[in-house]
Amino acid sequence: MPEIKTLSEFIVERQADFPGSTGDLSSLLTAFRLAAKIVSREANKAGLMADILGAAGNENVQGEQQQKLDVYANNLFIRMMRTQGAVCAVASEENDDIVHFDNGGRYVVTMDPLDGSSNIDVNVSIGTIFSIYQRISTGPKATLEDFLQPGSAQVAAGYIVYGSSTMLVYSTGHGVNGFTLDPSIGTFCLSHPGMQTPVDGTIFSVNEGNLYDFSPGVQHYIDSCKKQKMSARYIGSLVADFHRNLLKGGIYLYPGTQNAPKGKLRLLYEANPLAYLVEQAGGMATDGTTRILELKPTELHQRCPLFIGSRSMVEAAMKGG
Ligand code: AHM
Ligand code: MG
Repeated sequence: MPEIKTLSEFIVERQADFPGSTGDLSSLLTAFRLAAKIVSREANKAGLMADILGAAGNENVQGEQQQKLDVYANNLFIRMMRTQGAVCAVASEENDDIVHFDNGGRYVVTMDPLDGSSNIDVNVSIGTIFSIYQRISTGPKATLEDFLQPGSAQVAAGYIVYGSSTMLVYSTGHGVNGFTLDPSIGTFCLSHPGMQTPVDGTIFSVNEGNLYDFSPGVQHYIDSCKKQKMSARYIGSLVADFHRNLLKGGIYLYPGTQNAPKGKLRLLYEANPLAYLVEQAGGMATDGTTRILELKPTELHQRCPLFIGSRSMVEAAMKGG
């Protein structure tokens, strides 16, 4: 029988990668692990909640007020982090402003608690994305400066994909490892050790409905993908599209357009964490000209164009095909 390694065993084992560490980061990852299991359970019954127990905003049969799943996930992750103590403040897609915990924690976290949320109601994969930074300000409370660090300063990043199975994939800067939730025992088990993305691939993922709004260079690149008979795959859940391409080799593009030069995706909790992971896996991420991890954020909810995936495909996209 093959050896089974659980996520908690792995986290403990890898703490040795950080000599002198306090274990705060490890216990933070443990908090994410628990939140992921709970969101996974809730995501699995999302259809039931909407169709049988009543739509979000209504009361369920127990007389409890229902929450939309993205609000639920946001509250849950925040609650877990608040209780755990290593994080002093969080920036989330769901909150306009920084959420402070006033606990002296050494880290700040950015997250998209439920990405691809338009896919919840239709039983399509969704995900959580997170990014962890060391706090750099010294006052009583975390400040915007703590969150506007370049992505290269991340100490860890990861995502959870709630798909045909639930997976947690993360990196602390020592490679990327993936864990699959075994629902029969409620445990994440190491299923994808040392993930590396192929240098080249045959999948391109883009919302082609926007094609004529893209720059001539991007249009030319997409055309060249078709001429090479690559496969078009686009779920509309960034985490799921990214995860597939990471494993199989491919590129995900969300370019800017004339009307939205910075595209749609958010730098702090979508582009940066995935850029960190893809680089750890040997891939590449740019905004078209600059490495994502070198962009200096200026706002919490800043958008940026994103070209991410297999190195040679991202390089070709930057050259316009
Ligand atoms: P969200 O954070 O509001 O869910 O939006 C992000 C999502 C990504 O998951 C996905 O790749 C993209 O938006 C899809 O956008 P579009 O429908 O414009 O193709
Ligand atoms: Mg999102």
